[in-house]
Amino acid sequence: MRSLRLLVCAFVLLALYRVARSFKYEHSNQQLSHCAQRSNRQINKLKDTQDHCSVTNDAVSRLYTKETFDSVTDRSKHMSKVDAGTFVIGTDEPIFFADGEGPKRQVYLDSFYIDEQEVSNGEFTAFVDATGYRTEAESFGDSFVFGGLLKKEVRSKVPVAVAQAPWWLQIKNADWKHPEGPASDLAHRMDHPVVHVSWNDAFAYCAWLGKRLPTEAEWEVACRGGLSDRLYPWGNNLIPNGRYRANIWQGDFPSNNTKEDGYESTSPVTEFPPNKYGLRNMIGNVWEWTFDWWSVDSGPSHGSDKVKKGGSYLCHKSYCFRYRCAARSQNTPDTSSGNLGFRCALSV
Ligand SMILES: *[C@@H]1O[C@H](CO)[C@@H](O)[C@H](O)[C@H]1NC(C)=O
Ligand SMILES: [Ca+2]
Ligand SMILES: [Ca+2]
Repeated sequence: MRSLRLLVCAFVLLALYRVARSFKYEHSNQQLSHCAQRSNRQINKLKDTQDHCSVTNDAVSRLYTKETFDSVTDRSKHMSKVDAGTFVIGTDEPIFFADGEGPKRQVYLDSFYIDEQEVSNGEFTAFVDATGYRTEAESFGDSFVFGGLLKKEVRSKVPVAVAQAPWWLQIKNADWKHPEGPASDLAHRMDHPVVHVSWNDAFAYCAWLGKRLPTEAEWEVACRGGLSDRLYPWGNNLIPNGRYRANIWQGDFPSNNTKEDGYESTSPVTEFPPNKYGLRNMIGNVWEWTFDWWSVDSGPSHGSDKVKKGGSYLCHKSYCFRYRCAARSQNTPDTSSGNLGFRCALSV
């Protein structure tokens, strides 16, 4: 009887904790939600400055706080500044219509900073060392790993979890420190992007530095690097002069990765040339979480999934031609996998 009561009590506490936590994110999201509504899916409806999307740093810095934040100048080291203006995002020639890649539309954004590179394992280590933060994958005890990166003996023992994508395997104790499961580590990968981090983990990391996640509109504007109406951050030619500018998949997916770009899995965040804004790997390497809730219609103030952008080292034209600035996809905020990371943004 007593143990039952304890159990019920534990459940109630857990439920309360969940509600409190979701309230926290919900609340912070409401601070930004007008940005999603105004800048994300609406078509050319900007009339005056009331429609400007402005994101305040307060909205997130109230949630998680380092003792003192450095000034914006200090915090914006290794970030690129995108000056306020009107930009065009989306496309009228969607490849995946159902993803809501279109229409092409105008957005007005206030100035913002965005990390030049994806957040690396080295940077995430500093965060965990300083805070003792535990990622959701560590708490859940598993995460999704691409089967092709596992030894055959390991692979054959794991049941298929996702019927439509049998190459994703749910691996016990795979987490950011063990990207392919317990037998793997980060040796020689401290400069690679951190993976197996959920949206909640990404949010916590950025907030710790007094930063935030970029909105989808900011991310896409940053991806486009000042060019208009191009597929990639550098133009429309995927491999200009025969040189790869991003880490994606070459060969037959999912069985034969010919690694023409030099990488089977993640590459260092410093690899490949930057776009005109000085940003690397906006497409490819790892997918990147954005702040926005997922919708293919208007930018909602809540939802069940978050938007991710840019595609990853697993994307091939044959099935995931999503290594384009306009492309988008989604996952629940507690999802993690071996090809999903993030970078942070900061309001000016
Ligand atoms: C992988 O693809 C390349 C290029 O098409 C081919 O030369 C190679 O034989 C293939 N390897 C396997 C194991 O199928
Ligand atoms: Ca590759
Ligand atoms: Ca990326």
